[in-house]
Amino acid sequence: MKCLFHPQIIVSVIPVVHMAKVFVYGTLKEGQPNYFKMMDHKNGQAEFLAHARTVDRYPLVIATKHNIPFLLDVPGTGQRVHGEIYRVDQQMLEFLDKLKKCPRLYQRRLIRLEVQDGPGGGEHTLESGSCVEAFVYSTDTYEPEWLQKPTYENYEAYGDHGLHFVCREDRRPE
Ligand code: PCA
Repeated sequence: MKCLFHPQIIVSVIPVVHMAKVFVYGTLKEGQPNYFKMMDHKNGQAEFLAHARTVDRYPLVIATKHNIPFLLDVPGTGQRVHGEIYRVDQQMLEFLDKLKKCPRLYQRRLIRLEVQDGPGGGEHTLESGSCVEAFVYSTDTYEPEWLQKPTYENYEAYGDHGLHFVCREDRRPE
């Protein structure tokens, strides 16, 4: 029998899609005000992989007049921060960079995470208890006073702290 599909031709027609892992700890988590933007296919693809917490402690603070959550790039202080790991495509990564005003407001860095639980069964399942690296939007361009602010281990936009997040759409012009 003749082989119609030459292996080299098959390889050359499959587009290479770069996927990346992103750890979200703030308004992008499920149930938080920016989650829908990450779930909107117009912006790219995002697949939930697992809940996780940072291996190191970090200060997660709420700052600015819009009560924006920031993970300060100061490992070793604050708390082990809880969040969610998503597998995203290049288009979504570029969208998130723009949304997070990276690199001016946040910078995208790799962070070490301890996997807690995931839906399991999927092709990209992460094992509970394992340690993985993912991108995170943290910042090293913060005001010195932010280091004195209360820190949180599990961000809630409308939580008991009373520092309710102001969505971009509701912000008044300066
Ligand atoms: N959104 C990003 C960084 C902080 C924020 O509000 C996140 O959820 O991880």
